[in-house]
Amino acid sequence: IPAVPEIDFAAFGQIETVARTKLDKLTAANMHRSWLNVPHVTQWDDADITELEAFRKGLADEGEKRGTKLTPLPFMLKACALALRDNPKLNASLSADGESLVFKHYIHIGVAVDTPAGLMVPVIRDVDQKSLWQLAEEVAEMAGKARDRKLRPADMQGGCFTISSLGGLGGNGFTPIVNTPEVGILGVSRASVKPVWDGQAFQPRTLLPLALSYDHRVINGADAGRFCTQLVALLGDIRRFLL
Ligand code: CAO
Repeated sequence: IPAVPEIDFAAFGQIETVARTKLDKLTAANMHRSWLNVPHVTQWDDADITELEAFRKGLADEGEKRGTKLTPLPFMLKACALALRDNPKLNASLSADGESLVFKHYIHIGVAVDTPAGLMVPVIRDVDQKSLWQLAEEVAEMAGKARDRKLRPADMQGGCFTISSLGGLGGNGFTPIVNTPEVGILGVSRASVKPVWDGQAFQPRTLLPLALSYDHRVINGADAGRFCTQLVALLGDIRRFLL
C-alpha cells in the first residue's frame, strides 16, 4: 500500500513525541491485519430494551447484597451466546487456506476493555452455560485484571466472537473491526429513550443501538440479518433466553 509521507510537524508549532506502549503497538498491528485481510460489512439495528431495563433496575438491591453490579453487558453476552448457538456460522472461523470452515462447539466471547495501557480483550468462556450473575462477576473480574495488567495470555485466547461496549461512555453508533480469525463483532452504543410509533401513538421506549461487523468472506448479509433479528428479539423479551 502507498506509504503515508513523513511530515515534520515541528515546522508548524511546538510538538512532543511520546513512545507508544507495547500493547498499543500490538493492538495497532492486529487492527491493521484485520482491516487489510477482512472484507468488512456492518449491519445496524436497535433493540427495544425497555422491559430488560425495568427488570435489571429491579435487581439493583439484590446486586448490592451480592456485591455485583448488573449492567446491560451480561444480558448482551447471554443474547449473543444464544444467537451464536442458533447461527453457527457466526461462531466459526475460516481455515488458513480458505478451503474450509471450522465450527466451534463452544461459545467463548471476548469483551473489549479500555485500560490506561491500551485495549485488552479478555475472553469469557462457555457464556451459554453461565447465569447473568456469573457473567457480571466474571466481566468485572476480567476487566479488573485487565486494568491491573494481571491477565494471563490464556485469558485472552480462544474467543469465538467479540463484544465492544461503549454504552457506558456515550455515542449512538460506530463500526467495530472484526477480531480475526473470529468472523463477527458486536459494537454496542448507549441506550436512550426515543419515541416509537405503536400504530396509534408514540410511546417512550428505551432503544439500544447495535452494530454487527462481519467478515463477508464467511458471513452473508442474510446470515447477519438473521443473527441481528434474533439478537433484537432476545433483548426485546428476555423470557426468550429460556427457549
Ligand atoms: N447504554 C446505557 N447505559 C449503559 C450501557 C448502554 N449500552 N452500558 C453500560 N451502561 C451503564 C452501566 O449500567 C453503568 O451505569 P451506572 O454507573 O449507572 O451503574 C455505566 O454505564 C458504566 O458501565 P461500565 O462501563 O462500568 O460497565 P459495562 O458492564 O457496561 O462495561 C467494560 C464493562 C469493561 C466493557 C467497560 O468498562 C469498558 O472498558 N468499555 C470500553 C470498551 C472499549 O474500549 N471498546 C472499544 C474497543 S475498539 O477500540
